[in-house]
Amino acid sequence: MLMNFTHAIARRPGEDMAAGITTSTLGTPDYHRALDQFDAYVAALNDCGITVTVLDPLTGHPDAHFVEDAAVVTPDIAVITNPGAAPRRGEVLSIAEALQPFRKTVRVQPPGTIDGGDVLMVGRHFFIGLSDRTNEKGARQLGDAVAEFGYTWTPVPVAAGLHFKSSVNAVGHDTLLTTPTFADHPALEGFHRIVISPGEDYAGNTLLVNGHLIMPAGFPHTRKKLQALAKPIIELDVSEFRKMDGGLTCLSLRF
Ligand code: CIR
Repeated sequence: MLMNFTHAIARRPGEDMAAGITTSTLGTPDYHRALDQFDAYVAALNDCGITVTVLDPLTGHPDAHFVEDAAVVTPDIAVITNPGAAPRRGEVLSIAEALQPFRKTVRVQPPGTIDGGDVLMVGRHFFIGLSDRTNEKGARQLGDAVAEFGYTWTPVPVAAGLHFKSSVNAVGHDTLLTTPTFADHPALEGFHRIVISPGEDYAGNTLLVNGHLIMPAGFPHTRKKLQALAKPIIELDVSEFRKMDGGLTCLSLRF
């Protein structure tokens, strides 16, 4: 079973968003366009039946609107991360405070590092990407924390993309959308796989929310494949966040 979400936490981007970390060569984000895209994103979550708490920009933390990296929220517990990129570590306190009314929280401790973008929960199972941001010690701390509540987990080396969820996401209770890089990965065995069409890797960051698929705009071939799932599809333009290596999943914490 997949979680039905009632709440989400998101954070409005700050004017300094272009100072965040990026490997993209797509150019500098336009702040006002980003705000419009953010508002459309929150509206889409609302349309999926979610109440969204929108936090203010966090001064001095230009990546802080990518809230997903600062925590992993399960029905039982919220695990506050220790982000792999040192400049992002100051984001976690504010997210821990925002989650306090909703969940008991525990924290990943150094030298463990982990970004929420590497963590995909599918039913009672977690895939945890081992990436430049998430190390084995961080993955194990998260795995141990959720194992207490009966979840299983597997580590997956991330050889492409910033995070595991840059490439693989759940689009059904037993179905994953994956870039070709991960399509035959042994960790994904046992799940149906929809493989993204050539040249459309960014569509891997598609978000399943309460039976709706929210996907980035502009990936017609992958959209066509997803239509076979007979779920409503909402396309959103997230071009300004893509310029900072972000996308749809990282702009909110859903629970
Ligand atoms: C970073 O490099 O940390 C941010 N500029 C982008 C983080 C995107 N997070 C995500 O996809 N989970």
